[in-house]
Amino acid sequence: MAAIDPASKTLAQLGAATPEAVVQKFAEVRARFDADLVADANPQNWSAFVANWSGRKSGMLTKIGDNWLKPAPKELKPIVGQEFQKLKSHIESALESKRQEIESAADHAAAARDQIDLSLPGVERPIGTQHLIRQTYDELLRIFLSIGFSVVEGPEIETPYYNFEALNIPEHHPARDNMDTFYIEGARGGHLLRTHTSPMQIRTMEKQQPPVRIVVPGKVYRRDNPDATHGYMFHQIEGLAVDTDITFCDFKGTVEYFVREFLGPQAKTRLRPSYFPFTEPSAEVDASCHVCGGSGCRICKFSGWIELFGAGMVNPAVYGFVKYDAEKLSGFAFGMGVDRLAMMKYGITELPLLFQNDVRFLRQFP
Ligand code: 2NL
Repeated sequence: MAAIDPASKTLAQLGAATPEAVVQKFAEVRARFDADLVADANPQNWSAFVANWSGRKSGMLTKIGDNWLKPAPKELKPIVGQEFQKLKSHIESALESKRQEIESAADHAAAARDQIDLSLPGVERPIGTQHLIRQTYDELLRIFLSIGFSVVEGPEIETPYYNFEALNIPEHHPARDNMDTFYIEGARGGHLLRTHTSPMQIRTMEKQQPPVRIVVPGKVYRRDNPDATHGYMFHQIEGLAVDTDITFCDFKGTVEYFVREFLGPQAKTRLRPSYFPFTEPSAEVDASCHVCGGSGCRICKFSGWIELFGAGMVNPAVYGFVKYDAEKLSGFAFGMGVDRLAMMKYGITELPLLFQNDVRFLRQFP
């Protein structure tokens, strides 16, 4: 901006005494504004630039109003006022256009920065797969849901009553040996990690009158020495059906249906006598070997049969604990190790592989 500021003097001091001279003085200011606007105005000094020309306190327009217009002699006042208004609207509208220009340039620059190149390759998010245990659970649950069972889940920390007593396993019963588990010392007789999901069947029977048809999936814990097929935790799914007219035939039919669904229509089922405190009679359910079809191979140790799970008719003693009428009711129950079933079905020989999260192993079961 020019060093000399004409607006700090009056028009008389500047020697402008005729209308033509007044018009000339305003034209000089306008020319200077136009030149400055082009040369000087930019986004960085914008507010200083605006203040300099149209600022209320000491902007050029204010000074011209004070020094040129107010003291102008009567005969020149109309022309000074006219020229002042013209200059004022010129400056104000030019400043407004320039302001819009600066703003939209900034918007464009921001938009250019934000622009997304749709031709670039996307960020790849590898999608995992369900763990083999989850897949096996889903398959087992699908089968039982298809024949009218519903799913119930419950706590892994239990009381000895629900885990043992109510299942007809009194203290010092030998069945507690292989189920000995992790005890949590504390108030009210202590707690333990459940050794099977049966406590949840007891809890369900306490709350619900027959008919009961439930399956209970979940983690269970036993004291075991870890090896290729044992750990301190395994995944179980237990089932319970209780009603007024459930027979051993219902039990056998349900078990056979399950085996065919799980291993295929060619699979045969065999019940072998067994013992559980909570079922009577009890059975081990075997299936014809899915590898050799029953003729004998290394997998079935040349017996033709593979042990799948334990089951039986609910021991009437259990009904006593849940205040069910053992005279009128009957039912069957079963319990299976999901890890064991998955290993058997997919030919896995080392249990720890299931829990080491080595993707080279997991990827084999997409
Ligand atoms: C196994 C065998 C079994 C049951 C669990 C059960 C539950 C109630 C009443 C009667 Cl509340 N029985 N559960 C019955 C037979 C076998 O589990 O070896 N599981 C891994």
